[in-house]
Amino acid sequence: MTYYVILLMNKNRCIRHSFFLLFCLFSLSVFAEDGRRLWLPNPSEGKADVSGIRGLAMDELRANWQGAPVELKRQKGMPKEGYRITATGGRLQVSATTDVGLLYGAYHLLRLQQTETVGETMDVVEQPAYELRILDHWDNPDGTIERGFSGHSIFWEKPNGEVIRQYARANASIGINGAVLNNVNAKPQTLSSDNLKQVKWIADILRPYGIRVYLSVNFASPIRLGGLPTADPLDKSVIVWWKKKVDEIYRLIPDFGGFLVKANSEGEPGPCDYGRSHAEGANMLAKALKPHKGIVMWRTFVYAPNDPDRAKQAYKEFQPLDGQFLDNVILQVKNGPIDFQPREPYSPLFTSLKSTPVMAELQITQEYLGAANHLTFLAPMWQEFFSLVEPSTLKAVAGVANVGNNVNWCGHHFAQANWYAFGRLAWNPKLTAETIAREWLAQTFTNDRRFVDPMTELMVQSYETVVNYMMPLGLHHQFAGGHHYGPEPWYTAPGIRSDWTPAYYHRADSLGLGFERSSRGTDAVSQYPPSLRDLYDDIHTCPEKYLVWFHHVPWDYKMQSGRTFWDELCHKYDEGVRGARHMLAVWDGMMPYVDSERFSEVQRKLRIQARDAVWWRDACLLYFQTFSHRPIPQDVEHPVHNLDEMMRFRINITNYENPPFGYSR
Ligand code: GCV
Repeated sequence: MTYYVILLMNKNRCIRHSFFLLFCLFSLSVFAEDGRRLWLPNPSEGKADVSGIRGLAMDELRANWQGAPVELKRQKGMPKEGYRITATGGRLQVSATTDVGLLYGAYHLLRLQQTETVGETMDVVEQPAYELRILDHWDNPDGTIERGFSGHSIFWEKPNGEVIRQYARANASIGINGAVLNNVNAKPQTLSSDNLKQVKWIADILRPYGIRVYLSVNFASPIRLGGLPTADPLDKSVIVWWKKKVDEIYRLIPDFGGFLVKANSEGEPGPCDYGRSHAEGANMLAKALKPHKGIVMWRTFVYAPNDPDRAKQAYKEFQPLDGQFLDNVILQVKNGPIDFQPREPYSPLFTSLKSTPVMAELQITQEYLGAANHLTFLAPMWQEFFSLVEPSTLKAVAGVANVGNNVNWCGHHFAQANWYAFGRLAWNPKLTAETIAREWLAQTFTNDRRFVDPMTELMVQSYETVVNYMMPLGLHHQFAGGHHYGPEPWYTAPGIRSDWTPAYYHRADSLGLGFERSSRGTDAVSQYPPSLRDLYDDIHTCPEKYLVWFHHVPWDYKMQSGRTFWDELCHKYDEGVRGARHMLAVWDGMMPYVDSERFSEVQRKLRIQARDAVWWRDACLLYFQTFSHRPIPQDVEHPVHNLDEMMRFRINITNYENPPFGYSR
């Protein structure tokens, strides 16, 4: 349209206007920062399909490396996917045994450049801690994403090959080498021949970046897709159906990774429907995949009522099966025993499955940590997990992705940091949250220390701040009925299972607060190794961050600070609110260092976060006060709402965007 207008103008004006237009386009392309770029340097041309992985590494360096020429060298005997970067006497070399190692080395070199840490002499040797570093996408065939807060799926509905390529590039830059393309609540149509063609198309785009595809499968597929009368894993026709299906997949995708399975959990079908064990179900699939070197990732996220305490149920179902799984089955265990709560102790399955490969499932998407509205940097939480679960006991790591088709991929500019952190920790679980935050900030925004220093501190503290204003001291599952975003510790509904209500978890009464899981209660502590069991069992030695997870704590119990438990609870909530406000204040001071687009988008979200923190504090304290009958301490900011106001409030859960108070009801 613009061009027609210009052509109708006289020649001089036309030239002037053309220059102006070009200038605008140039400025837009140079200065526009909408978050699309992620932490990466400018995109290469992406000729991966023609030039192979090694060619891709060369393309990336050609397009983005600004130093002396780099030699990419194949070197025998290095760990698969590992690489070495050396710089001596002006000679720079990236060596690796595999092409993908060279690609990872090239990205690492670019990371050093972006973070201004390239040395004149260097000898950097890297290899991943885990062979499998996987993103689990909870994407549905209609393009929606379960617990996704950043738009629709990039794989389903209306996929765009270039977007998928950019996604692959981002993953390769942090070492992620697998993607489960669909929701664990899997539709049987996932395995239809038509759908498999689309999976092949995606696999072809991801392959040059060293990424294999996996699929979540519905255990009842032989019935619902194949028309068989049963999905019993010991039935011959079922075994043959799966074998044929697996063979069909491998004809299309020779490097297909395998299946992820959610079975007999939250209404999904599974082997127990036929009186078979999880091991029998998993092994049947594993046998079909074995000839192709495929694997089964079998989830332990089950909570059948085999015990009155939900925290004990998965252990009770899976621990007795230890040693019964074939060697291409990996049990995929969520980091905590319940369900991705803001803070959980680790799942005791990690330390009790001695003869079965186990992988950790972490959640990158912020289902329980403020969706795409709250800045919550998750690396400190994952570090806490790795500090208790020895990384070498794990076979692999998976993260539930937060990627969608939003312009900035993750809904919140800082949510990108969690995708980044997951990849970096899956590569090296010993990296500190601070290192990762620094790296990410420098690559995504600027190297200016006036920005990186305060923002690193802000990011690292953000997790504790969020825990404080949501569920401090071991509280868990205090979420609203219809969503996992805001507080409703009072929530219940007619006929609802009790373990879907907050009261099941907080157990507030006139004596105190918390779930007695010590030996005097449900004895969940006995699922941990003796040293931790004893630590958690005694209220006086139990870390305070897990206090009400393991104990029903008297309101007047004396805390380490010298305060009563009630006063401490009030202080923690208030600390959370102050922390959220502090984040906003720090960010406001960052205006000179950030482009205006991202500055105002993040500011808007931090304001929502600070308001939500008040919502959490007021709702929880006012509600628990009806049990404690104690005053809120003088030195804590007092609730600015009434409990009945909190109880009437409803948020619009289609986008969680409604400012909580005084705006809409
Ligand atoms: C994919 C929780 C979530 C569900 C999720 C489930 C799971 O219950 O709320 O959305 O389902 O975990 O991990 O299977």
